[in-house]
Amino acid sequence: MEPCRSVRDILGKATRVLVVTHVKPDGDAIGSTTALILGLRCKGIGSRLLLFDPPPAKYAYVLEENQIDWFRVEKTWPADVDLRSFDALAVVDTGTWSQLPGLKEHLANWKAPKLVLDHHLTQEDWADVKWVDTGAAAAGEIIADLFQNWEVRLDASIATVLFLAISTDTGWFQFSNTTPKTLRLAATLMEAGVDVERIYHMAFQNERPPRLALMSRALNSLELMANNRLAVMSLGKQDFEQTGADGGDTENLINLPLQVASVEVSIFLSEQPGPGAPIVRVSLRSKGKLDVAAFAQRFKGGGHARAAGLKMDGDLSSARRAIAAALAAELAAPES
Ligand SMILES: [Mn+2]
Repeated sequence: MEPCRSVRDILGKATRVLVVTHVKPDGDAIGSTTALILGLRCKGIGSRLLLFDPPPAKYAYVLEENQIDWFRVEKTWPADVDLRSFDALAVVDTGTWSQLPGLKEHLANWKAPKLVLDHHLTQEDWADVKWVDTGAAAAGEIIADLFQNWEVRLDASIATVLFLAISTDTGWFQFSNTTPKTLRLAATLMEAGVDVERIYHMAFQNERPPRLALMSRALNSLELMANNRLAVMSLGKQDFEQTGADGGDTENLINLPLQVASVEVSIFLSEQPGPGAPIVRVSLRSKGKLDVAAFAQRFKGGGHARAAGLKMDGDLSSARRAIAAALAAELAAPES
């Protein structure tokens, strides 16, 4: 059966759905899960959102405005998550366990159907139904397809959160994942009453001063390698501590070097603030031919051909050296 129908059938029979999205939720994660929850509400189906990190303020307002309560899972699984009260799981905007820490263990003996609605290339085979459309610009586009096939009316609230999802995942319709379908959907959503200027303001003109301080430090760390084809930036724990910035303030910094004509790949490393053994998060962006998802997979990461990520143990400078050298070698390799 086609995945859309299977998803519709399973959700239609459910009474309470657990809705989950990836760590460090972005605009698509918040927008598409909120849209799904509102759509389920229209159908008289209950749900609860579960997040692994608090949503950034620039997106969290849609949760408040739509009275969406969420379970917070960080170091420990909250005691009030009783899986028996749910009869379906909907994972949105990811299909990999590494993006859903602890969930696999908690679902070990859970019999209810598990759905994945996602647009990422990297997938694992654990869901009962996978609706993966790598041609979709955002998970929000898949939710919009679901609603069209399920006769869920796009009211202004649903349209707003779907617009948040597709506009942020396309870098305000600039990235290569933007398709005619994306723009047609955006037009439909505008007609349904989206306040576009407000979403732009909340997402892009609403930062705190530490964001600029962090940006300045990131640019200070910039190094161009491989005949200026590769850009590398990194931020250490002290950069976060001294500027008062947090992990969310790094968003999109990785795209800054891509404005240089010769730069094909941008690498951004950040040492995660907080206690515990050091973990370095590595983000990769490509505007050339290099498939960064394939590269990330060699380090147990994943993503899209043009945007991927991975994690490394150990200290920042050795992680930076290792990843930059491996990518420079990849760029130097003759094209196959
Ligand atoms: Mn997405």
